Amino acid sequence: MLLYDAARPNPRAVRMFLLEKGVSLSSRDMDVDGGENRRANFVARNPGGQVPVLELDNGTWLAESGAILQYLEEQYPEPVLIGATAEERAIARMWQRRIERRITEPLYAAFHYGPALEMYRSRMVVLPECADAFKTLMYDGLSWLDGLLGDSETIIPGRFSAADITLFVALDFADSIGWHLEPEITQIHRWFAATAARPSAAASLHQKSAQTGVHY
Ligand SMILES: N[C@@H](CCC(=O)N[C@@H](CS)C(=O)NCC(=O)O)C(=O)O
Repeated sequence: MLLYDAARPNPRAVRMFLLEKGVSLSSRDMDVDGGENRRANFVARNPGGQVPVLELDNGTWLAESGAILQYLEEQYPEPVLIGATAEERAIARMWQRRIERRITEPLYAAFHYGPALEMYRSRMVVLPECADAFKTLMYDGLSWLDGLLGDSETIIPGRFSAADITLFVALDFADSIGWHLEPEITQIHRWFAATAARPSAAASLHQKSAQTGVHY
């Protein structure tokens, strides 16, 4: 297998997941700033034109980090990060989808239409007039989750999962570009500190982070 990686948060989710599994894969670093992932040869195999991509040994390309994590979970079942039973897997996917829909997708849209607008305007339809609205949605999603977390250190009570990784890499990235967690969402702050303390959090940072200060 070969991971098409980059200094970006979604690829970091795959790196953090692999570190939690104790698995090391070959990887190829993509020049996303230079648009390597938008060239015809890449888009022909991944029509989304984005990273991460996992190339399987039979040549199949898998995109979408949620799908990549599910595939890796089945290849490397231990430790469980999605689920060992149908019910556990369904619960993990439910939370994964909630986190994406309410928090991380609005966050990335706000980033693409806001601070990263100049890079993205030649790559996708951009809606700069909606950047603030997506940021508002992200903060609303965080308040909603804060009210549900209780004193749990994991999104699914009692077990660390892919949903924690998906949320953590997005919020760590956001914080590093100045989009800080609001002080009143104290449960999220506690959850964030617990997740940041896992060895996989620091170990999954791309080497470029040291130069740029951006956490991806
Ligand atoms: N839904 C995709 C999103 C992937 C994504 O947003 N990738 C970003 C980096 S985090 C990217 O490739 N950006 C560069 C581009 O779109 O050209 C996933 O979950 O993997």
